[in-house]
Amino acid sequence: MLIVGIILILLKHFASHQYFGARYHAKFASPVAFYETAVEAPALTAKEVQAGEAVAAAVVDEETVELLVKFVPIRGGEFTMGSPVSEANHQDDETQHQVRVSDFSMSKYAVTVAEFKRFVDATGYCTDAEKMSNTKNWRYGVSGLRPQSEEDHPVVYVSWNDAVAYAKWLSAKTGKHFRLPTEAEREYACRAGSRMPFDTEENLTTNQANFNGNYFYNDHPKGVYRQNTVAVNSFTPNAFGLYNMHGNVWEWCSDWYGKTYYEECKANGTVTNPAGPESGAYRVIRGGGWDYFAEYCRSACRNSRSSASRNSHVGFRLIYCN
Ligand SMILES: [Ca+2]
Repeated sequence: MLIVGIILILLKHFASHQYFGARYHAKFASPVAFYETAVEAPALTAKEVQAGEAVAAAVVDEETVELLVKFVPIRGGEFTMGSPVSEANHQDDETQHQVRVSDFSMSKYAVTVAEFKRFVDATGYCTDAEKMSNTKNWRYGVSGLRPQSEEDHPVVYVSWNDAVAYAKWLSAKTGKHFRLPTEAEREYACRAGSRMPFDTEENLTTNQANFNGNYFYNDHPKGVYRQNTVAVNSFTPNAFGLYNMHGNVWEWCSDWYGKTYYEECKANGTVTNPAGPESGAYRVIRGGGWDYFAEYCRSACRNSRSSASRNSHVGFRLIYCN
């Protein structure tokens, strides 16, 4: 009975889905009605059981499909990385230089609490914070243990090591090579064609991103300070369809941080797929966070943390290459 029940639930869940054959779909055009009547119906025929088993086998693929639709393909190209000295809050590690990046697909969203939970539930993975018996770990948000309502917020208190472990698990599970973006891929995706400080051009408002609005950009008006993360699909996405590339949480990149790395790249002319210095002390984080000033959300702004560090304003998003 248990098996039949599981099959019924699966049938109910997927009966209207495109993965079903047309014949099957026609038979159970109303999944809810089917479910209600089937509860009292006699045992399923062998054919129906077989169909249910096919659905059960397809669930892994279904999860993969649901995951992959969150990624947008981005056509590579050449761009000017860094910021001009004339840009307000320009820093001396932002030397402009020419970079070429290959095609890649990037997640529209930062990895959520719910997604990270799936990883931990499946693997029993212990994050760096938990290894150190830190009282705050990925189950926590800005103001304590995450309530159910924050499951679609970006996961925080995850280290670079934790982010890489998640990417490896997802790759093994799906057969695709998921990884953190390089700093160059991250800036290319964040700019989405813009050469201005933000993908929103010369200013970023708190109607466009989640940051500490008390510290507005340049001489623009003050905004709000939400003092928390927001759902990963908040605000309008950039021209590439990516959400919260500015603000909400800083996002880990794969590179070691190199303060003079851009100068070295510039000396080599146009560089292709730069991946950062070969070694370092800190990993790059990009994009600014909910408790940071607008200037830190700039497309060119660089920041870094050690590979094991974690806190309430750093999360991550993944890319994959075909
Ligand atoms: Ca972000």
